[in-house]
Amino acid sequence: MYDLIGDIHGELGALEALLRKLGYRRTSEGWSHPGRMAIFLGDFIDRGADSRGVCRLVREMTQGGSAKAVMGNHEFNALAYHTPDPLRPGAFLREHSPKNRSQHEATLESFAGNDAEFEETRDWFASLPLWLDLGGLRVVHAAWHTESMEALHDHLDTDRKLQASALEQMSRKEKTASRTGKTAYESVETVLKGVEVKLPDGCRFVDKDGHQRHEARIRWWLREGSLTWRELALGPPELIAQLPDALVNEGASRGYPADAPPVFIGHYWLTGKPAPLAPNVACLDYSVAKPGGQLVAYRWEGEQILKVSSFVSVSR
Ligand SMILES: [Mn+2]
Repeated sequence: MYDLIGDIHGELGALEALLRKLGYRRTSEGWSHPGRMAIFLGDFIDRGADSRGVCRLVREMTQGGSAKAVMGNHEFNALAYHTPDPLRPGAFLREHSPKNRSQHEATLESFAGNDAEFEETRDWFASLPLWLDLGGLRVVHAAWHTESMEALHDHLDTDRKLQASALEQMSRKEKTASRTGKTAYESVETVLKGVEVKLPDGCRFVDKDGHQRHEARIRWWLREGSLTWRELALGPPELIAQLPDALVNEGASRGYPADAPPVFIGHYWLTGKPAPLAPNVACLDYSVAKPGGQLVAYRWEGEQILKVSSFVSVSR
């Protein structure tokens, strides 16, 4: 059976402590457990002090067969940040802007002087599937969103890792001649960063960077019905307060079916005591890289209804 492990963000000490607590031991071939396998939910790098150490540990476990892993938005961004843009000489698929650079700074510092290892590590990022469907269990970094997954189909290998040309197509935000290119961008954004839906006509809010926004990120696992925008939207209270206190229009969110296999996600910077978001949906990202944050795992024994008592956590 599987132990699912949330976003690590360079916090190697917390990762080792969590693995020990789950009964894993370090051997000459890396960390392993006599009877269990780990599944990592992505976001191994950035923010914490030892992205390189975390990547080594997780990569060793996946390559040694004691773990599986999916790609997080930070691994996707790192690939694009380091891939030259064939259409713009000297530029990269992800802009080297001050904002993007500062988001990635901790990783650049962690791998400084180890360029060959960083390159191998990025090759490993590129080999990670965007999601796992293991029959009784599903794993994705931010959103299990069927339409986006279908749209990505042509850009992924059979094992759901990116095809060679996919990164470039997925990185082009601007409307291109190629309709599939745009769909690939939006779809990968949804799966790795979450579902955004259009607010009712005339409704907008101002985000933390001062930009006017007409779309809100939502709790995609909930289904609209008797929910208001303030209940369905995700974000800090000051943003939520700007949204209409009105019922959500139909079609905004299909929710996650109650009879579907349990799905595990990371990504959402939760705080407080770990608990499922729905009977068959659990987020394991509890902000380990922030003061007071925790690294969180879920010990799964095959159950359809997830249990509060199966969460395991360590403080940073
Ligand atoms: Mn993330």
